[in-house]
Amino acid sequence: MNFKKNIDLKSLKKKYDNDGFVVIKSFLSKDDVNFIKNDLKNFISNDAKNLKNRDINYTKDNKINSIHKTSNWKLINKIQNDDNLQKISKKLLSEPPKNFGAELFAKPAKTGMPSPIHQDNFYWAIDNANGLTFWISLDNSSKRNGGIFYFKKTHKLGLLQHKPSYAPGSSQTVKYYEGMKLFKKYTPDLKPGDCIIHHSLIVHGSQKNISKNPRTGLTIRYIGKSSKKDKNLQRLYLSELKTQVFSRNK
Ligand SMILES: O=C(O)CCC(=O)C(=O)O
Repeated sequence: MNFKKNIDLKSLKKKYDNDGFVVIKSFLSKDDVNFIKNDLKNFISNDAKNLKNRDINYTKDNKINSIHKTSNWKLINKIQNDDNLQKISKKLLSEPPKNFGAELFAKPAKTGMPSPIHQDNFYWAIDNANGLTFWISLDNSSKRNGGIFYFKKTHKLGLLQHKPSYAPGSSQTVKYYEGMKLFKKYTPDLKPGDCIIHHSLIVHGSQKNISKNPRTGLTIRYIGKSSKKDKNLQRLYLSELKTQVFSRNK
């Protein structure tokens, strides 16, 4: 797996700090994307099929919409420790990174479900919110097929209040949607292998996918070495989640 090298880290950080996210075009080659996609098929047939409850979500026509537990996916564990990803994370986090898991947002054609707008740190509950996500596009992704969108600079607002969304795999949403009208909404147009790195406080989400093309995004996440779980925030999120998972399984 060869992630793009020779990235100007100084300007990457400037953009990340300024907007709360930054796009890297052709971060992976087409061959590497195909390699990941094939490996994903094996992971799904060998492991992911056995996942349950909050670890996996299906669309109404029984396709995988998202996977939230990837610890048995060997390739992802390897990617997470890639020197280049670690180096970029260190620069953006301003300290050595700690791995913080990975997820798959498969959003299949026709029935892929939305992710209501949220800040990742409401879920992650990190005390200093110093965390980031590499969102790697495995398909084309745009407004046409439920592409991920951002409200620019909202990472500067700190942690906002959230409320239950009842959306499987994206259980929380920003409480006061109106406030987002003050910020510029941006939906990157991505090709397979392009990547976005986003801050754990940037408000983002995606619409459902009613197009005939899937929109798969693989996320690899890091937090700063000194970051810790905030027990109160974590308790708040977990109790919200428990109620929603319970109501889903009734
Ligand atoms: O891929 C999506 O549509 C949502 C992804 C997301 O919310 C995330 O990476 O934090």
